[in-house]
Amino acid sequence: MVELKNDRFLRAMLKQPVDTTPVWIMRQAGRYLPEYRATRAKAGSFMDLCMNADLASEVTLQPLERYDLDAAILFSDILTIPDAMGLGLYFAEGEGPRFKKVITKRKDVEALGVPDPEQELSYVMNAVRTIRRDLKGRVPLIGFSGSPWTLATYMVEGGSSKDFGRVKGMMYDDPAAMHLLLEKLADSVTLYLNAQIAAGAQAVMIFDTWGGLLTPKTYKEFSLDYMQRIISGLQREAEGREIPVTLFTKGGGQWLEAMADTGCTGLGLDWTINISDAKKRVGDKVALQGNMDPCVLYGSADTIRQQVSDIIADFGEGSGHVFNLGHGIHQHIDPDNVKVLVDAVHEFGQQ
Ligand code: 1CP
Repeated sequence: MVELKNDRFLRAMLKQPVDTTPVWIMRQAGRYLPEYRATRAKAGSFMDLCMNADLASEVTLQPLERYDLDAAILFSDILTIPDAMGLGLYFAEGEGPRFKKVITKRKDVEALGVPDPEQELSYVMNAVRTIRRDLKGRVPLIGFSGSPWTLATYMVEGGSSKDFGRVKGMMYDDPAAMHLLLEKLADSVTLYLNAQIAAGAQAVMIFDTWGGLLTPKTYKEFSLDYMQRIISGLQREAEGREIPVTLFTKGGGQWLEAMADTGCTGLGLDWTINISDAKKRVGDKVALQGNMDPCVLYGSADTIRQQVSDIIADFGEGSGHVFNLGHGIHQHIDPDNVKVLVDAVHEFGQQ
């Protein structure tokens, strides 16, 4: 097994001392990069790209060629699990993800199985192994999954949604069916993340993109409790190192204490709270990842540098900060601005 040349990200996640603040960017491999668009065109469709381990590895490494990033993230999608459950994921041009089959009633939920990650999702594990080989120990590889609640929103809505009326409707109209769906998803996610860790993922992140639409009570019951169950079932060591787990609920700023109690290693923050406030509330328990508004990248180099400097100063002394955006990078961002961001983090982050 190759030594890690840059372990700043893993060290900061564990609140160990670092020479400077590590940085990676949600959706760092993606449509804002012309080289990504070229590889995607070569692959055919987005799913063809995910299913071809060499091309998935190529796009995972593309942002590392341009920028001094401290972590790579597996190129895949959270919707691989519902696809493996038989829902038939496809991407209509310019429309985002869609499913051929949609979950509308309890019978649909009962018919769902829990996918075996080394069977139905073996293409993801092959991608993890190939990326680890191609990274040659440059930086750690982050694996990921969607949260059960976030996956359920896509499965019940049939794709992206504006008001989430169907999935929240099912939650209130037939809570037992919703719990059965979330249980099957929690089991699937646990197996899936453990398989990614066994294949070589050195950290994992749970994306709860739509947990923030719930009420405090339903957030706990329908999202957080299932994420906690997943975290309790994860393999937390591999290759002699701890596997950090990051929990990210977009819009979850008011629930940080409960999130930090799940046993995760770090919390992802969106831009709606100050990182210093988050640190006061939970910083003795967990590392913090974030939290620049992705739209700052539409600003000038001076604006980007100022915002980076402000966030790093706001976090203040000590380790336990991984710089990131508060959500994924937009597709119309100028790639040169990402270099300004990454270099500014390393400059201002020096302890
Ligand atoms: O046309 C294309 O090329 C597809 C665009 C795209 C990309 C680049 C999609 C479709 N998924 C991805 C990759 C992806 N998705 C990664 C790769 C690693 C990285 O570089 O970060 C990751 C981590 C995801 C995770 C993901 N997919 C989330 C959770 C994170 C988040 O942004 O909130 C969600 C909600 C999805 C669903 C999804 N897949 C794709 C799109 C456009 C969407 C969002 C749809 C929506 O807004 O509802």
